[in-house]
Amino acid sequence: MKKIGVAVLICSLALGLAGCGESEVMVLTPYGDAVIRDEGSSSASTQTQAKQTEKEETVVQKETEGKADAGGSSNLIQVGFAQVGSESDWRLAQTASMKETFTEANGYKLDFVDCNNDQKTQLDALEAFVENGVEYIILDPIIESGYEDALQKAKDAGIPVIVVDRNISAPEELYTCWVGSDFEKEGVDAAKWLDQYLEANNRAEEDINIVTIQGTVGASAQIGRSKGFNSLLSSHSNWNMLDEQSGDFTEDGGYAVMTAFLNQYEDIDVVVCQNDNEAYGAITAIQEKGLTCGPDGDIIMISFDATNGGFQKMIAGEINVDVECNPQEGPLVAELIQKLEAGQTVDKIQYVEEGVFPAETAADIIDSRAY
Ligand code: GZL
Repeated sequence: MKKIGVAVLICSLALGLAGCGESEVMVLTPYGDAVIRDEGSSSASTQTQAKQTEKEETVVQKETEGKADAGGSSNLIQVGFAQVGSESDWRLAQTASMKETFTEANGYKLDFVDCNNDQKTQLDALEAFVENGVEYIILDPIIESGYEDALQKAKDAGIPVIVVDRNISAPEELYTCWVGSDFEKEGVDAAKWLDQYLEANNRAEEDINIVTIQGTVGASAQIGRSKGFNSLLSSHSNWNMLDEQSGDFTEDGGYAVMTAFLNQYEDIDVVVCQNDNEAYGAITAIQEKGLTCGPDGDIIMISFDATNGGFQKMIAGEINVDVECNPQEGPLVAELIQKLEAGQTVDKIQYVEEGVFPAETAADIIDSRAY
Protein backbone atom coordinates (compact mmCIF):
# COMPACT_ATOMS: atom_id res chain seq x y z
CA MET A 1 0.00 0.00 0.00
CA LYS A 2 1.42 3.40 -0.96
CA LYS A 3 2.28 5.40 2.12
CA ILE A 4 1.88 9.12 1.95
CA GLY A 5 4.01 11.37 4.02
CA VAL A 6 1.64 13.55 5.93
CA ALA A 7 2.03 16.36 8.34
CA VAL A 8 -0.44 16.26 11.22
CA LEU A 9 -1.38 19.87 11.98
CA ILE A 10 -2.71 20.37 15.49
CA CYS A 11 -1.45 23.40 17.40
CA SER A 12 -1.21 25.82 14.49
CA LEU A 13 -4.78 24.93 13.55
CA ALA A 14 -5.95 25.57 17.06
CA LEU A 15 -3.84 28.64 17.57
CA GLY A 16 -5.07 29.95 14.25
CA LEU A 17 -8.60 29.95 15.60
CA ALA A 18 -9.97 33.30 16.68
CA GLY A 19 -10.13 33.35 20.44
CA CYS A 20 -8.27 30.10 20.91
CA GLY A 21 -6.05 30.29 23.93
CA GLU A 22 -2.65 28.63 23.96
CA SER A 23 -3.95 25.56 25.78
CA GLU A 24 -7.03 25.26 23.57
CA VAL A 25 -7.41 23.05 20.52
CA MET A 26 -10.18 22.67 17.99
CA VAL A 27 -11.81 19.26 17.97
CA LEU A 28 -13.85 17.88 15.09
CA THR A 29 -16.61 15.71 16.53
CA PRO A 30 -17.80 12.75 14.42
CA TYR A 31 -20.84 14.79 13.47
CA GLY A 32 -18.60 17.36 11.89
CA ASP A 33 -19.11 19.95 14.64
CA ALA A 34 -16.06 22.03 15.42
CA VAL A 35 -15.61 22.41 19.17
CA ILE A 36 -12.99 24.01 21.37
CA ARG A 37 -11.33 21.84 23.99
CA ASP A 38 -9.09 23.28 26.68
CA GLU A 39 -6.06 20.99 26.83
CA GLY A 40 -5.84 22.03 30.43
CA SER A 41 -9.12 20.28 31.11
CA SER A 42 -10.50 16.98 29.97
CA SER A 43 -13.89 18.27 28.87
CA ALA A 44 -14.84 19.81 25.57
CA SER A 45 -17.65 22.26 24.95
CA THR A 46 -19.41 20.39 22.26
CA GLN A 47 -22.87 20.58 20.74
CA THR A 48 -23.00 16.99 19.57
CA GLN A 49 -20.80 14.09 20.36
CA ALA A 50 -20.86 10.64 18.82
CA LYS A 51 -21.22 7.87 21.40
CA GLN A 52 -18.24 5.64 20.77
CA THR A 53 -17.25 2.50 22.58
CA GLU A 54 -14.30 4.62 23.70
CA LYS A 55 -14.63 8.39 24.13
CA GLU A 56 -11.85 9.70 21.99
CA GLU A 57 -11.61 12.97 20.19
CA THR A 58 -8.78 13.58 17.85
CA VAL A 59 -7.52 16.88 16.72
CA VAL A 60 -6.10 16.02 13.41
CA GLN A 61 -6.09 18.17 10.35
CA LYS A 62 -4.19 16.34 7.68
CA GLU A 63 -2.10 18.18 5.19
CA THR A 64 0.08 16.44 2.66
CA GLU A 65 3.77 17.31 2.65
CA GLY A 66 4.26 20.39 0.52
CA LYS A 67 1.80 21.27 -2.15
CA ALA A 68 -0.11 18.63 -4.05
CA ASP A 69 1.65 17.83 -7.30
CA ALA A 70 0.33 19.05 -10.62
CA GLY A 71 -1.75 15.91 -10.92
CA GLY A 72 -3.16 16.57 -7.47
CA SER A 73 -4.13 12.97 -6.85
CA SER A 74 -0.70 11.51 -5.93
CA ASN A 75 -0.65 13.40 -2.60
CA LEU A 76 -4.23 12.50 -1.74
CA ILE A 77 -5.37 9.49 0.27
CA GLN A 78 -7.09 7.21 -2.22
CA VAL A 79 -10.41 5.96 -0.77
CA GLY A 80 -12.88 3.62 -2.45
CA PHE A 81 -16.49 3.67 -1.17
CA ALA A 82 -18.89 0.89 -2.26
CA GLN A 83 -22.30 2.32 -1.32
CA VAL A 84 -25.51 0.23 -1.04
CA GLY A 85 -27.42 2.33 -3.53
CA SER A 86 -29.75 5.34 -3.51
CA GLU A 87 -32.92 3.60 -2.33
CA SER A 88 -33.93 6.03 0.41
CA ASP A 89 -33.68 9.55 1.82
CA TRP A 90 -31.47 8.12 4.54
CA ARG A 91 -29.10 6.66 1.97
CA LEU A 92 -28.84 9.96 0.12
CA ALA A 93 -28.01 11.72 3.40
CA GLN A 94 -25.31 9.16 4.23
CA THR A 95 -23.82 9.47 0.73
CA ALA A 96 -23.82 13.27 1.11
CA SER A 97 -22.00 12.97 4.44
CA MET A 98 -19.29 10.82 2.83
CA LYS A 99 -18.90 12.98 -0.28
CA GLU A 100 -18.73 16.17 1.80
CA THR A 101 -16.03 14.58 3.95
CA PHE A 102 -13.81 12.80 1.45
CA THR A 103 -12.92 15.78 -0.73
CA GLU A 104 -9.60 16.73 -2.28
CA ALA A 105 -9.60 19.83 -0.09
CA ASN A 106 -9.62 17.49 2.90
CA GLY A 107 -6.80 15.41 1.43
CA TYR A 108 -8.72 12.56 -0.17
CA LYS A 109 -9.40 11.18 -3.62
CA LEU A 110 -12.77 9.42 -3.42
CA ASP A 111 -13.76 6.65 -5.81
CA PHE A 112 -17.54 6.39 -5.14
CA VAL A 113 -19.62 3.51 -6.52
CA ASP A 114 -23.43 3.41 -6.15
CA CYS A 115 -24.03 -0.37 -6.19
CA ASN A 116 -27.75 -0.02 -6.95
CA ASN A 117 -28.81 -2.39 -4.14
CA ASP A 118 -27.12 -5.25 -6.05
CA GLN A 119 -24.52 -7.37 -4.24
CA LYS A 120 -22.76 -8.55 -7.44
CA THR A 121 -22.20 -4.92 -8.40
CA GLN A 122 -20.84 -4.24 -4.94
CA LEU A 123 -18.46 -7.23 -5.06
CA ASP A 124 -17.24 -6.09 -8.49
CA ALA A 125 -16.60 -2.62 -7.07
CA LEU A 126 -14.54 -4.05 -4.22
CA GLU A 127 -12.46 -6.09 -6.69
CA ALA A 128 -11.85 -2.99 -8.80
CA PHE A 129 -10.73 -1.00 -5.74
CA VAL A 130 -8.11 -3.68 -5.00
CA GLU A 131 -6.94 -3.76 -8.62
CA ASN A 132 -6.69 0.04 -8.67
CA GLY A 133 -4.69 0.02 -5.45
CA VAL A 134 -6.82 2.31 -3.28
CA GLU A 135 -5.42 2.89 0.20
CA TYR A 136 -8.67 2.43 2.13
CA ILE A 137 -11.97 0.77 1.32
CA ILE A 138 -15.25 1.91 2.86
CA LEU A 139 -17.99 -0.72 2.49
CA ASP A 140 -21.68 -0.44 3.34
CA PRO A 141 -22.74 -4.08 2.80
CA ILE A 142 -26.14 -4.52 1.16
CA ILE A 143 -26.71 -7.69 3.18
CA GLU A 144 -24.63 -9.23 5.96
CA SER A 145 -23.34 -12.31 4.13
CA GLY A 146 -21.22 -12.99 1.02
CA TYR A 147 -18.21 -10.69 1.41
CA GLU A 148 -15.51 -12.99 2.82
CA ASP A 149 -13.65 -13.56 -0.47
CA ALA A 150 -13.69 -9.86 -1.36
CA LEU A 151 -12.47 -8.90 2.10
CA GLN A 152 -9.71 -11.51 1.95
CA LYS A 153 -8.47 -10.04 -1.36
CA ALA A 154 -8.35 -6.57 0.20
CA LYS A 155 -6.51 -7.94 3.23
CA ASP A 156 -4.01 -9.78 1.01
CA ALA A 157 -3.43 -6.46 -0.80
CA GLY A 158 -2.86 -4.70 2.53
CA ILE A 159 -5.91 -2.44 2.12
CA PRO A 160 -7.81 -1.68 5.36
CA VAL A 161 -11.60 -2.03 5.04
CA ILE A 162 -13.89 0.14 7.17
CA VAL A 163 -17.44 -1.23 7.23
CA VAL A 164 -20.11 1.44 7.71
CA ASP A 165 -23.79 1.42 8.55
CA ARG A 166 -24.93 -2.15 7.94
CA ASN A 167 -23.12 -5.01 9.65
CA ILE A 168 -21.22 -7.80 7.95
CA SER A 169 -21.07 -11.47 8.94
CA ALA A 170 -17.41 -12.06 8.12
CA PRO A 171 -14.42 -12.96 10.31
CA GLU A 172 -13.44 -9.83 12.24
CA GLU A 173 -9.82 -10.09 11.11
CA LEU A 174 -10.94 -9.37 7.54
CA TYR A 175 -11.94 -5.77 8.25
CA THR A 176 -10.47 -3.01 10.37
CA CYS A 177 -13.62 -1.73 12.12
CA TRP A 178 -17.33 -1.05 11.81
CA VAL A 179 -19.08 2.33 12.20
CA GLY A 180 -22.84 2.51 12.50
CA SER A 181 -26.04 2.21 14.46
CA ASP A 182 -27.24 -0.17 17.11
CA PHE A 183 -30.16 -1.48 15.06
CA GLU A 184 -31.46 -3.84 17.74
CA LYS A 185 -31.63 -0.92 20.17
CA GLU A 186 -33.57 1.05 17.55
CA GLY A 187 -36.13 -1.78 17.42
CA VAL A 188 -36.35 -2.00 21.21
CA ASP A 189 -36.76 1.78 21.47
CA ALA A 190 -39.65 1.64 18.99
CA ALA A 191 -41.43 -1.04 21.02
CA LYS A 192 -40.79 0.83 24.26
CA TRP A 193 -42.30 3.95 22.72
CA LEU A 194 -45.40 1.95 21.67
CA ASP A 195 -45.73 0.53 25.19
CA GLN A 196 -45.72 3.96 26.83
CA TYR A 197 -47.95 5.45 24.09
CA LEU A 198 -50.64 2.79 24.59
CA GLU A 199 -50.40 3.26 28.35
CA ALA A 200 -50.79 7.03 28.01
CA ASN A 201 -53.85 6.52 25.78
CA ASN A 202 -55.54 3.99 28.08
CA ARG A 203 -55.04 1.16 25.56
CA ALA A 204 -52.52 -0.92 27.55
CA GLU A 205 -54.99 -3.79 28.05
CA GLU A 206 -56.46 -3.64 24.52
CA ASP A 207 -55.73 -6.30 21.89
CA ILE A 208 -53.28 -4.57 19.54
CA ASN A 209 -52.86 -5.93 15.99
CA ILE A 210 -49.44 -5.06 14.51
CA VAL A 211 -47.95 -5.48 11.03
CA THR A 212 -44.32 -4.83 10.09
CA ILE A 213 -43.03 -3.65 6.73
CA GLN A 214 -39.44 -4.92 6.93
CA GLY A 215 -36.43 -3.43 5.19
CA THR A 216 -34.24 -5.40 2.79
CA VAL A 217 -34.29 -8.93 4.22
CA GLY A 218 -30.81 -9.87 5.44
CA ALA A 219 -29.69 -6.28 5.92
CA SER A 220 -28.51 -5.72 9.48
CA ALA A 221 -30.90 -2.77 9.81
CA GLN A 222 -33.79 -5.14 9.06
CA ILE A 223 -32.44 -7.95 11.23
CA GLY A 224 -31.75 -5.68 14.19
CA ARG A 225 -34.94 -3.63 14.07
CA SER A 226 -37.08 -6.79 13.76
CA LYS A 227 -35.20 -8.57 16.55
CA GLY A 228 -35.37 -5.54 18.82
CA PHE A 229 -39.05 -4.75 18.32
CA ASN A 230 -40.18 -8.38 18.43
CA SER A 231 -38.22 -8.99 21.65
CA LEU A 232 -40.99 -7.08 23.48
CA LEU A 233 -43.85 -9.14 22.02
CA SER A 234 -43.47 -11.90 24.61
CA SER A 235 -43.94 -9.41 27.44
CA HIS A 236 -47.15 -8.06 25.84
CA SER A 237 -49.59 -10.96 25.44
CA ASN A 238 -52.15 -8.50 24.00
CA TRP A 239 -49.82 -7.49 21.14
CA ASN A 240 -50.46 -9.63 18.02
CA MET A 241 -47.85 -9.45 15.21
CA LEU A 242 -50.18 -10.32 12.32
CA ASP A 243 -47.55 -10.27 9.55
CA GLU A 244 -44.06 -9.14 8.52
CA GLN A 245 -43.23 -8.59 4.84
CA SER A 246 -40.31 -6.81 3.16
CA GLY A 247 -40.77 -3.42 1.53
CA ASP A 248 -37.03 -3.35 0.68
CA PHE A 249 -36.62 0.09 2.32
CA THR A 250 -38.40 1.76 -0.62
CA GLU A 251 -41.59 3.84 -0.95
CA ASP A 252 -42.96 1.54 -3.66
CA GLY A 253 -42.27 -1.44 -1.43
CA GLY A 254 -44.04 0.17 1.52
CA TYR A 255 -47.07 0.97 -0.65
CA ALA A 256 -47.34 -2.55 -2.12
CA VAL A 257 -46.96 -4.36 1.22
CA MET A 258 -49.36 -2.02 3.06
CA THR A 259 -51.94 -2.43 0.30
CA ALA A 260 -51.68 -6.21 0.64
CA PHE A 261 -51.95 -6.01 4.45
CA LEU A 262 -55.07 -3.84 4.23
CA ASN A 263 -56.70 -6.29 1.82
CA GLN A 264 -55.85 -9.23 4.07
CA TYR A 265 -56.44 -7.94 7.62
CA GLU A 266 -59.64 -6.33 8.87
CA ASP A 267 -58.28 -4.60 11.94
CA ILE A 268 -54.72 -3.22 11.95
CA ASP A 269 -53.85 -1.01 14.93
CA VAL A 270 -50.11 -0.44 14.37
CA VAL A 271 -47.80 -0.40 11.33
CA VAL A 272 -44.04 -0.63 11.92
CA CYS A 273 -42.21 0.67 8.84
CA GLN A 274 -38.47 -0.04 9.00
CA ASN A 275 -37.62 3.23 7.27
CA ASP A 276 -39.26 6.53 6.33
CA ASN A 277 -39.57 5.78 2.63
CA GLU A 278 -41.63 2.66 3.36
CA ALA A 279 -43.79 4.81 5.65
CA TYR A 280 -44.45 7.28 2.83
CA GLY A 281 -45.77 4.43 0.67
CA ALA A 282 -47.76 2.89 3.54
CA ILE A 283 -49.42 6.24 4.30
CA THR A 284 -50.58 6.51 0.68
CA ALA A 285 -51.98 2.98 0.77
CA ILE A 286 -53.81 3.66 4.05
CA GLN A 287 -55.33 6.88 2.71
CA GLU A 288 -56.39 5.15 -0.53
CA LYS A 289 -58.30 2.70 1.67
CA GLY A 290 -60.17 5.61 3.24
CA LEU A 291 -58.33 5.25 6.54
CA THR A 292 -55.99 7.57 8.41
CA CYS A 293 -52.76 7.12 10.39
CA GLY A 294 -50.74 9.14 12.85
CA PRO A 295 -51.48 10.65 16.29
CA ASP A 296 -55.17 11.25 15.55
CA GLY A 297 -55.56 8.48 12.98
CA ASP A 298 -57.10 5.01 12.78
CA ILE A 299 -53.64 3.37 12.65
CA ILE A 300 -50.49 4.11 14.70
CA MET A 301 -47.53 4.67 12.34
CA ILE A 302 -44.03 3.90 13.62
CA SER A 303 -41.06 4.68 11.37
CA PHE A 304 -37.24 4.58 11.41
CA ASP A 305 -34.50 6.88 10.09
CA ALA A 306 -35.88 10.27 11.27
CA THR A 307 -35.03 12.00 7.98
CA ASN A 308 -36.34 15.44 7.09
CA GLY A 309 -39.14 13.75 5.14
CA GLY A 310 -40.05 11.71 8.18
CA PHE A 311 -40.19 14.86 10.31
CA GLN A 312 -42.43 16.51 7.73
CA LYS A 313 -44.81 13.54 7.89
CA MET A 314 -44.87 13.81 11.69
CA ILE A 315 -45.72 17.50 11.43
CA ALA A 316 -48.43 16.58 8.88
CA GLY A 317 -49.90 14.23 11.51
CA GLU A 318 -49.22 11.00 9.56
CA ILE A 319 -46.38 9.42 11.56
CA ASN A 320 -46.56 8.97 15.36
CA VAL A 321 -42.86 8.48 16.07
CA ASP A 322 -39.59 8.32 14.13
CA VAL A 323 -36.63 6.35 15.55
CA GLU A 324 -33.39 7.95 14.40
CA CYS A 325 -30.73 6.16 12.38
CA ASN A 326 -27.90 8.63 12.04
CA PRO A 327 -26.33 8.78 8.54
CA GLN A 328 -23.74 11.45 9.41
CA GLU A 329 -20.91 8.93 9.44
CA GLY A 330 -18.44 10.69 7.13
CA PRO A 331 -16.52 12.72 9.73
CA LEU A 332 -16.21 9.72 12.07
CA VAL A 333 -14.88 7.51 9.27
CA ALA A 334 -12.38 10.21 8.24
CA GLU A 335 -11.23 10.49 11.84
CA LEU A 336 -10.59 6.73 11.87
CA ILE A 337 -8.60 6.91 8.62
CA GLN A 338 -6.55 9.76 10.03
CA LYS A 339 -5.80 7.69 13.12
CA LEU A 340 -4.78 4.72 10.95
CA GLU A 341 -2.58 7.02 8.84
CA ALA A 342 -0.93 8.17 12.06
CA GLY A 343 -0.28 4.55 13.04
CA GLN A 344 -2.87 4.52 15.81
CA THR A 345 -5.20 1.60 16.56
CA VAL A 346 -8.98 2.05 16.39
CA ASP A 347 -11.85 0.32 18.19
CA LYS A 348 -13.51 -2.51 16.27
CA ILE A 349 -17.00 -1.08 16.87
CA GLN A 350 -17.94 2.62 16.76
CA TYR A 351 -21.59 3.49 17.41
CA VAL A 352 -23.09 6.78 16.27
CA GLU A 353 -25.48 8.58 18.63
CA GLU A 354 -29.24 8.41 17.92
CA GLY A 355 -32.57 9.42 19.45
CA VAL A 356 -36.33 8.74 19.35
CA PHE A 357 -38.55 11.56 18.08
CA PRO A 358 -42.31 11.53 18.89
CA ALA A 359 -44.53 13.57 16.56
CA GLU A 360 -45.18 16.23 19.20
CA THR A 361 -41.49 17.21 19.16
CA ALA A 362 -41.11 17.40 15.36
CA ALA A 363 -42.06 21.02 14.68
CA ASP A 364 -39.61 22.34 17.28
CA ILE A 365 -36.69 20.19 16.11
CA ILE A 366 -36.94 19.94 12.31
CA ASP A 367 -35.02 23.14 11.57
CA SER A 368 -32.08 22.03 13.72
CA ARG A 369 -31.70 18.70 11.94
CA ALA A 370 -28.65 18.11 9.71
CA TYR A 371 -30.58 15.81 7.30
C1 GZL B 1 -29.74 1.85 8.16
C2 GZL B 1 -29.66 1.80 6.68
C3 GZL B 1 -31.00 1.59 6.12
C4 GZL B 1 -31.92 2.77 6.37
C5 GZL B 1 -32.72 2.74 5.13
O1 GZL B 1 -28.51 2.05 8.70
O2 GZL B 1 -28.83 0.72 6.27
O3 GZL B 1 -30.87 1.44 4.73
O4 GZL B 1 -32.67 2.64 7.53
C6 GZL B 1 -31.67 2.44 4.10
O5 GZL B 1 -33.37 3.95 4.85
O6 GZL B 1 -32.22 1.99 2.94
